[in-house]
This record gives sequence, structure tokens and C-alpha cells, in this order.
Amino acid sequence: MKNYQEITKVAYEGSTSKEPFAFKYYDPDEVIAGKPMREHLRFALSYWHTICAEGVDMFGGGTMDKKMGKTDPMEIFKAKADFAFELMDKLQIDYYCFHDVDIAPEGATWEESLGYFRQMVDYVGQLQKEHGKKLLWNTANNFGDKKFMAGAATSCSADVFAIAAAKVKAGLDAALKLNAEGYVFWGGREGYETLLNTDMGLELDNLGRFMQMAVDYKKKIGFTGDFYIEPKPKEPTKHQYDFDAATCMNFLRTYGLEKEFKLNIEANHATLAGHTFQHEIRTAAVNGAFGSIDANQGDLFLGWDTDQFPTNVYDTTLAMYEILKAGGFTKGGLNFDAKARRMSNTFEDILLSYIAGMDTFALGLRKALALIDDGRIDEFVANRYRSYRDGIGAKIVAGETSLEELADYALTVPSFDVESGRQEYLESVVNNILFS
Ligand code: XLS
Ligand code: CA
Ligand code: CA
Repeated sequence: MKNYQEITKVAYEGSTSKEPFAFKYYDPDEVIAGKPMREHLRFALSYWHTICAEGVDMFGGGTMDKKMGKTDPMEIFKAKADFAFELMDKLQIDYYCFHDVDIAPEGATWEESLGYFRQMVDYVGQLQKEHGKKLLWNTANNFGDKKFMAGAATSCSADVFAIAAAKVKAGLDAALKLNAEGYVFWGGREGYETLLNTDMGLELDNLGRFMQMAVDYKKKIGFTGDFYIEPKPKEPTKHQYDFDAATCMNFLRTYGLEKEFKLNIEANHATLAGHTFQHEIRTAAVNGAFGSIDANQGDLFLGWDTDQFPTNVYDTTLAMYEILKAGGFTKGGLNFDAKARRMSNTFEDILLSYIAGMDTFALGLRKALALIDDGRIDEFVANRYRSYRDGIGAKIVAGETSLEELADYALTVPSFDVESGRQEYLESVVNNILFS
């Protein structure tokens, strides 16, 4: 196998290629269904996993060194940024995502940290221009530091609320400067462990106030990117306020914010909430809040956020089917919030894991389009609900009937047979498309 330095560009070679450092299904400039694959998929590199994480887990230290041979903190972060953009070039990835602490060192005080952050925003801004890349979204890490142990916008401490706000303000200034397509709010520790020490009502109201202030500031500075909330049911806190897509929509409507936010759905967070990835995408879409995707997969046997690169084509096909049905991405994209396994600890593995993830979604896109072209599933669903297209069904849908009228109507219905849902047949249609 070639080594990392030898690979200058991962090219598309088609499904018969055995070259490890080639795409088998992702042909970035191939036009399918009216646009190039790169525009359908809008792949993004996750800075925190790929550029920062070194393989540390609960039981052991790093298995990879990503300090790029530097010792001075600013030099380390500049070298990491150079590496990030070189990697995006090699992989033909157009977008990236970061937390504030991913791109810059933290100083002894907030003021010092802010100074480093601003310098590094300028640095990545320059690299963005040189390499022709875009920022899909950025965010604030308001969960890692000790001060966020009881939450950020839902902390019991108003001072912590204030520093969290300061970090979001700095993040929005950066988003504006870097012309980001979006900004993410993942409520890392916005939740609680026990009600015995928690004023839930105040915490939720404060979270609503926090989000409203972010919206106000966004408008004030003229940032036109999307705002996303990223649902997750647990980890780190036991009860997270942004449990799943439906809970987030309820939160947004309660605080009158539903027009200002969309959702960033993460595959592995969906499964932790006891939902399929498709369910969460569909829930976002039917609520008019489909925005962006954190693409990864979990492990069926492990109940935590394993953030694995997606390799399951069945899942990516059904996810891409939902994404296409939702109208595809506008400002959002597919961010690989995923990391190679701890023992896949070489720079070659970084390339190989992205290639696997990108090809799996590219194949999913191709298969989802084939499912739509085939038409059997859409036709089945349309036919299944045909009783709502005329007669009493059409009146129900139009809101033109009442319980009294329906009660009279029910007396005229001789029997109440419901047709078969044909689940097994439909699953066999999916297999037929996948394997032909
Ligand atoms: C953690 C989340 C996080 C967000 C950004 O589980 O996925 O990485 O995407 O803060
Ligand atoms: Ca995520
Ligand atoms: Ca995650």
C-alpha cells in the first residue's frame, strides 16, 4: 500500500478498481439527477475527530500523534490547519466543520483564548481561499471545560451562561468572516443528571433566551447562514434537553424560534434515541426543519456514541432516499462526524476511512435515486393513502368535516377492512434495487 505522502489525490476509478486509495462509487463531478455528485453530497471534514483526536479513550491514551512535529501551541494549530486543507485536497472534500477549541489553543484567560481564536480564524480564512474550500458550519465547544460541568446556557451559574454567550458571539463573528454556510448548536451538557438539584423550568427558559439572543445577534451582524440544533438523547448528560428531532421542534415552537432554526441530524444520535436515522431525517423534513447531516454510524451492540465512519449501504441508501425526498441539501451537507477506530492509527487510515464513508454515501445516493426511478415504493405509498384523495377522506384533509358528520358517515360504512402494509414485499424491492 502507498503511504500518505505518496497520495496526492484520491481519484474515482469505478467499482472494479482494487486500488485502496481510489473512489469506487464517488465520482465528484459526475452529474446525476441534474447536478454533480459533490453538490448532492456536500461532504465535510470534521476537524475535531480528524485533525485533533488522537485515539484517547476511557482506558488508554493516544495511539496517534497529531501535533505535526511542533511544540509551540500556535505552531501546532497552524500545522494542523495546513494538514486539514491538504487532506481535503487529497480527498476532494469541499467543506469542513470545527468547534472553536479545535482550531486554536486555549489561553490562561478567556481574553487570551479569544485572541488566539481570532488569529486562527484569519489563518484558516486564508487557507480556505488558497484551497477553494468552504466552511459548512462551526460551533462552540461549550461542554468540555470544567466550568461547563453543569451546562452552558442551562448552567446554574449566570457567569457560565455569560461565558457561553461570549463563545457563541465569537463563533458567529467567525462564521460571518469565514462565510460559513451554517452554525450549529449541540447542547453538550444542556441537560441534567438528577431532578433533585435541577430547576428544569428555569433551565429550559434560559436555553430559549440564549437561542433568541443568538438569533438577534445573527440578524444584527447580517450572518445569513443556517442555524441548526443537533439533537442527542444522552451522553454526556443522562437527560438531554435536545433529545431527538421531535423534542427539538417542541422546544423551538415553545420559544417561538421554529422559523430561525433547522436541525442537524446525526445518524448515531438517532439510534441512541431509539430511532432509525431515516426516522429522524423524516421528522425534521415533515416539520420543515431538514438542514444538515452528521454522517456516521453506531454499533448495534454498544449503547454509546461510537462515531464510526458509515459503511452500511442499506442505511445510507435509506438516508439518501429521505434526503432526496426532503429536496436535498441547500446550505447543509454531509459532515463526517466520525473517527477511525483507535487501532486504525496511521495517516493512511484517515484517508481510507474517509474513502469508505464517502463511497458508502455515494453508493447510497446512486441506490436511492434508483429506488425513486424504479417508483414501486412511491407508487405503493401513494396508493395506500388513496382514500384521502376523494369523498370523506378529501374532506378530512381539507379540514371540512366534523365529528358529527364523521359519526353519521361511519354508520354508512359496511366494513372496515384495511389493506396489507406489504412490508416484506417492500423490503424485497429495496434488496432488488440494492443488488442489481
Ligand atoms: C457530539 C456531537 C458534537 C457536535 C458538535 O456527540 O456530535 O460533535 O456535532 O458539537
Ligand atoms: Ca455531531
Ligand atoms: Ca456524536
